[in-house]
Amino acid sequence: MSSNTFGKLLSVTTFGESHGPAIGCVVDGCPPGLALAPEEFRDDLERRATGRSRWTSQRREADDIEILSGVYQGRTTGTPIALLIRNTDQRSKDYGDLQGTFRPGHADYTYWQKYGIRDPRGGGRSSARETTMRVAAAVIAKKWLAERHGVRVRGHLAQIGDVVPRAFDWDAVERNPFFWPDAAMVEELEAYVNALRKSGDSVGARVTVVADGVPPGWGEPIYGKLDGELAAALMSINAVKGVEIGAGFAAVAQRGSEHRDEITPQGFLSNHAGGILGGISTGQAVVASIALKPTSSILVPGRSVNLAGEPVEVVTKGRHDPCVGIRATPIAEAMVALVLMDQALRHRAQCGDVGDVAPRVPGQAG
Ligand code: EPS
Repeated sequence: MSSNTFGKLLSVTTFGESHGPAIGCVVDGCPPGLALAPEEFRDDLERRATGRSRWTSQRREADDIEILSGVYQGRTTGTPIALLIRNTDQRSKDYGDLQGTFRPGHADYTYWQKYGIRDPRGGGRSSARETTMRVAAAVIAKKWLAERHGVRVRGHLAQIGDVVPRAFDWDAVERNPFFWPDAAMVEELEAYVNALRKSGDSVGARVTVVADGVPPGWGEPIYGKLDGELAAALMSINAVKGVEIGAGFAAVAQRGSEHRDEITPQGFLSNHAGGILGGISTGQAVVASIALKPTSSILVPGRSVNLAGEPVEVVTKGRHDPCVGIRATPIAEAMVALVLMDQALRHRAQCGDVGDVAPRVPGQAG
């Protein structure tokens, strides 16, 4: 299976299956000298992990990271950084019934059609378990971006089913397991997800990521546009069916006089562009949103076929997320951070001598 690597100057390769012995990644191209310790991975891995709240899958993985290479005396050496996490809580018997059929709405069907063989245990390589290593790799990117450029990448859940926040406060986001920006609605969300879980069904979600502090100039037209690479990276996350940059699809109904972000000496007056023009960062906050489909592994019976092509009814048991979007925020942040660091290194390589070009107007915060 190819295409397990992305990024040009900062490249990330992930490997492993949900019920295999381990998952891992190799991060290549990180500049030398960045302080890096295993403890620094803990927070983001916990934010993404299953089994940390009642509202996600109850699989319980320690997600202890081992740094196998690329770090000497607590600093990156410029050589490939290999990271490994051992799987410890696989329950493969839950997948016995799925050996011979395909969950409707799941990659079971397409993996089978493509490869003629698949590892059905926990979804194998198509499992959201793989996203653990994206989050791990992005711990490095987030740290480098913050130290070197003052960039902060953070995200929040922006919609679950038809429920949207009524207020917005970044401080609320990290204080609830939904990454929800409206603290007053958390009980409502709990009841919503509880009812959903009891019904055996699932629901979709929207996650928004904002990167503040990105300087103007990152992104390579024509085929390496910052928004193009963000879209590809975000779309590669399990269950993502849509990506928007800035106003996204709302731009369809806007007039040019409304959509354009007027520029004054004091700064941009709006940020419909999501911080990117012509594939290059403007210096405004980079804003991207993703639409995640409802989890396909549900208890509601659905029609499918078996390997002989005969009709069967599928009910997926096991420890599944009623809404994968609930813990997708750190994953989306990770992909944005990895793309930004790659683009920052590429900008430095080609345009490092250009320096600051006047006028540089202040960006509009996200
Ligand atoms: C997943 C199914 C569940 C989740 C898993 C993603 O796995 P299992 O069936 O083995 O319990 O727990 O998520 C993780 C283990 C993780 O770390 O994200 C799926 O089908 O994608």
